[in-house]
Amino acid sequence: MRRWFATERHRIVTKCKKISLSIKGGLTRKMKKRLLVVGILLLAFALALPAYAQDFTIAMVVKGAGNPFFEACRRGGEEAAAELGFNFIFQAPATPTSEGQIELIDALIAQRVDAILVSANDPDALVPILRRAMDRGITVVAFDSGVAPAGRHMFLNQADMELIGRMQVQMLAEMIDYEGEIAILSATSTMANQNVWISWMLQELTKPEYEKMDLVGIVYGDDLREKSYNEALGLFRSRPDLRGIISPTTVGLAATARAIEDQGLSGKVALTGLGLPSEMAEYIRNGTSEAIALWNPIDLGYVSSYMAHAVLTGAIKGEAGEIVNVGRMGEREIVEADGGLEVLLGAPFVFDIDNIDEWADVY
Ligand code: RAM
Repeated sequence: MRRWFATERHRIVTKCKKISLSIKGGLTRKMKKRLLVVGILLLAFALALPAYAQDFTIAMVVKGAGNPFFEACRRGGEEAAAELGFNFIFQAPATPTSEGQIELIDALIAQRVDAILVSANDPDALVPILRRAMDRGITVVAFDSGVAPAGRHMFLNQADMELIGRMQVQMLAEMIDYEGEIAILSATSTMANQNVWISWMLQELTKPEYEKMDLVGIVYGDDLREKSYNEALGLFRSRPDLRGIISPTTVGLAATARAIEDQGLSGKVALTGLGLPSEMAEYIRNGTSEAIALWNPIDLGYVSSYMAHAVLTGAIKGEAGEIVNVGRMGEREIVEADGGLEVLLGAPFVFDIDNIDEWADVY
């Protein structure tokens, strides 16, 4: 019912816009007057609907609690909710596991939310529960860390995966003059986003310019601060000649920076990866990490909310080739990718000593 009202409202407002356009065109005075009256009536009817139309509930389910990256995504979702007038729910399992997410999604289905935005801890484990959600008419938009296409309608891709993977190797290589032992400190071994980026890092490392760089290990801090910190200490212990670490997770990167500093290894072990400027500012200022990369997580939450809302109102069907309006971010096209549909947020930014002050207070 609510969806019907929303679709109707959207249809009527579009009709009103068309009428106002034709009024501007070449019509007789009488016709113009008539059209104006019809337009005003339609608009009044449409405006009487928002109590129903704006009653959508969109829930965001993120990887784990206490991760500032997802707090920023939440701010983006709340911003979209304030602009579009839907109810916004934010949920995170206590630790980044798919079991925790399945429980939360199960409860959201029972609660009959209209849409679920999800950053998955495992691309396959969530498919059955998300299929159940979709079978009940819930719109599913994955963002940040994808779900297999069978378990979602669309995916909001933060930035070109290949570019993200390759650029992190390039950044570290410059820091260590293309020579020495390196390691990767990731999140969990099942997270789709980190795994895709790592596969591109491995591809990049096969190029001849990296032949003197030796990847000696990939360890997993599970997107938990203490576990990531301890994994970093483990690397220092087992690899005394280690020259650099890439951590493609904001949690892992900040924890590794702290470990490097605590062990007095700044300047000996170089560090780069994907990090929040707010968490990494002090380490960039003191040289523990020369440069890091990321996209804007506020925008990620904002755009994924707009995508789901556009499906709910009927503004889009959620098909390849459609253009979706994403508020202050403009418009994006829905494209086919990896056997499903996706929208691309944009390009990643690099943060270093020249711009960190500008961004440290933003996210
Ligand atoms: C962590 C999460 C998130 C990832 C960022 C870079 O916060 O793993 O999924 O996109 O890092």
